[in-house]
Amino acid sequence: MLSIFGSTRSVVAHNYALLTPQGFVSSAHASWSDAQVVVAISPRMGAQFTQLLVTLGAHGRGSGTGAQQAFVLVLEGQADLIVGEELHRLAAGGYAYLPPDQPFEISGAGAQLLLFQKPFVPLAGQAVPELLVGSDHDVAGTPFLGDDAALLKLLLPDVLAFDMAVNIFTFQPGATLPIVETHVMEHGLLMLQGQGIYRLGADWHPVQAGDVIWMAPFCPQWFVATGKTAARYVYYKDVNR
Ligand code: UGY
Ligand code: MN
Repeated sequence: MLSIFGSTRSVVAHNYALLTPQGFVSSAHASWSDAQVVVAISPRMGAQFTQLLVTLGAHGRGSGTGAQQAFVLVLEGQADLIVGEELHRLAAGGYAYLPPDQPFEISGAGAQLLLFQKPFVPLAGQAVPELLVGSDHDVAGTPFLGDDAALLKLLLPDVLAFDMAVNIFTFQPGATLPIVETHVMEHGLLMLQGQGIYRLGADWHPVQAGDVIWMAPFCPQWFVATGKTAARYVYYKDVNR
């Protein structure tokens, strides 16, 4: 929708950013062809990772992200991921963890993808994680800190070898994060469904499906789901280093 008065919910602050789809601008990207690529979060903002939203055209494809490891989640449509000789067909909710230096190709007319990319930080005594393919639908949610109105799914194994986590949180209407979290890890987040209020730093923001949030390390954060349907978001977190 046209913004005739120049208003927006988007905010870019020193320790967080809220980015709303109305303000997304796609950019040309060397790794993607026939695709709309929105670099929603990047080191240029102060983050230590990159979050991309990609919509593939009829002949759209993307290829390996070089030395960075990547996590890709299919938001809509269907995508074909080729790694070596293997073809992995990912439906909506399907995801893959792509290790650093792992060449890959991904295609799928009309598919919408979310990617997190980050330089891998090795850890002595731990092997570099291998390719992992899964589906959100096969991961059980567990009550967050005992609250069964706030279910958390861990899409990647919770082991030291990984230096990133990607989780999906589902909040029933009225459910909240139990505390105002302030932690060393940073987050990149995409609202998948529903709506709520996100506290970021000292500010409270209405948020809804499609919004992207970056939370810098130590950014105070809290969420309450509002409205009559559950709110769901997927988020990245640096861990274990
Ligand atoms: O994993 C987390 O830090 C999560 N509880 N944070 C968040 O949802 N903002
Ligand atoms: Mn957090």
